[in-house]
Amino acid sequence: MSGLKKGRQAVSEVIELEGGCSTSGGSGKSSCGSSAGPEDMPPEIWEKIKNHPCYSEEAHHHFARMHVAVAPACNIQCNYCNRKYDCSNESRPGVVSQKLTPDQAVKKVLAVASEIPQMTVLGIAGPGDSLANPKKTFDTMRQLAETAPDIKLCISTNGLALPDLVDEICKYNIDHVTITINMVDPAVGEKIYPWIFYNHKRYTGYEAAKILHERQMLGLEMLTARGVLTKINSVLIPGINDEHLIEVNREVKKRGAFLHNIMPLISEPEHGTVFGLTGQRGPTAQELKAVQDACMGGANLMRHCRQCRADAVGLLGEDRSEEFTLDKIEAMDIHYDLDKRRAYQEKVEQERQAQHQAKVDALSAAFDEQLAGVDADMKVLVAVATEGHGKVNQHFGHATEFQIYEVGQGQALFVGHRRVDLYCQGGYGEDEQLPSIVNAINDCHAVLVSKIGACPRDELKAAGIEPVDEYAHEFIEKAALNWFADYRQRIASGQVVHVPRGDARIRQGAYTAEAA
Ligand code: CLF
Ligand code: SF4
Repeated sequence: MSGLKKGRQAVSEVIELEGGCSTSGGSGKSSCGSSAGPEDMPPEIWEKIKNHPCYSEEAHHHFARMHVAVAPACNIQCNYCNRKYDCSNESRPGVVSQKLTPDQAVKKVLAVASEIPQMTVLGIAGPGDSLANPKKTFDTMRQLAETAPDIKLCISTNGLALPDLVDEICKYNIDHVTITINMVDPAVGEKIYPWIFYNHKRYTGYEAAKILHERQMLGLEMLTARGVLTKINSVLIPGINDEHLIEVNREVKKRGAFLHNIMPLISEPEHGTVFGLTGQRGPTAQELKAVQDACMGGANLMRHCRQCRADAVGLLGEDRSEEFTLDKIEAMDIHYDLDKRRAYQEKVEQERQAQHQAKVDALSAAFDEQLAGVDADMKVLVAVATEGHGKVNQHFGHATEFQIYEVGQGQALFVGHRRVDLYCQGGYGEDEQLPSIVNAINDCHAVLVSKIGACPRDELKAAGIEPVDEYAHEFIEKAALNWFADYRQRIASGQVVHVPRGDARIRQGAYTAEAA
């Protein structure tokens, strides 16, 4: 195995040698997951993830990624995918990408890099499978490794072709690979994959799922041995693989996966997928959280995935791809200035460190005060409106998504996000949107915003969700913990009665354009 490492150190070995990363289960203070900080892992791993918005939850507030759609073909069929649309693994279905040649892709990356200096990662994530299109994928990566050396390279794959291409992956310094693994039991797999195309032959049913499973496990082990940080994406399909994903988590952890990203199934009938047409539903917010929580202590979890489209550009949750269509790029004056990018990223990094320090300070300042009549183990969810920088800095009416934090005594843990329809439409509040917004955050006790109008304030209160604007422009963790301390005091004094909340609906395809 050592011959395979070629100077890199195997991920599992580095973690082993250096005492590993603390996984704090429910405490939320630190973990080697996407919420981890530099104190939680060896410096060489931190270096790889600190500005990767998918591998570091903190980084996603500050650094951007982009995808180039150079990989149209796929070698398997998933029941949640319709090839007329983008890949469901790594993209939001229903949005057709502009497919690019490698040369066009490289030009686009340089154009984005000169306009968005905090864009640090280039990913190839479809619209088909990156490794079912090896020539186009590696041609793009080779050119980028030469022309834009500061950009981290990342690919996403279903894993079928992976074992044959690990050498190529390492040759171009692709340090981040995502494998979509939805099962470790072919009996589960045959309900998800009707066929695969492997070694010039089409396989179906159990046999197809068995081959795919074996290739995925082998590919993961090979990447781990080579020091590539591997993330596993799993699509949660209620009734098919929900409980099974706990076993998936265990098996991928055993094989050195760095992160596990459990995503909700997208199965709107209009996307024309098999699951969409057979009425297979996606999970509710609480069903998703329950599976993620059950996996805590296993492979570390990513919870900030936005299920991006295959030509996404910008911060996660933001879509600037329209600014970089081929005709617009043609008209641009592209000037890729490495020094300028580095200087800008240094500033962004300082901002990220300030946020990290504020989080550490807020958590250590929180103390375990026992209050009569208040359950010491009480945890609640709060929704946060943020435009980034780790702060409560967005108007309720401008939010297209809310970040969700689980708050308890000395804990403010990011646990996900919820897309919503934009409330403020061109300067006035759209009251018809409120029920869908309430549905999306219905499991939260409070919503932290920089500002909120009288009408949504009243409606949220009536739905049992407390609108809070007292912590405008504070760091999120500090704001959430301060609100929680106040909430506990109010329970203790009898001012409020704590009532558990219900479930929430995961919104797909909500309005995501900027507020007018
Ligand atoms: Fe793209 Fe994927 Fe790389 Fe990120 S996305 S190839 S690891 S750079 Fe990120 Fe988007 Fe989720 Fe993917 S939020 S869908 S996990
Ligand atoms: Fe679609 Fe991606 Fe599955 Fe291929 S691997 S069928 S492109 S979701």
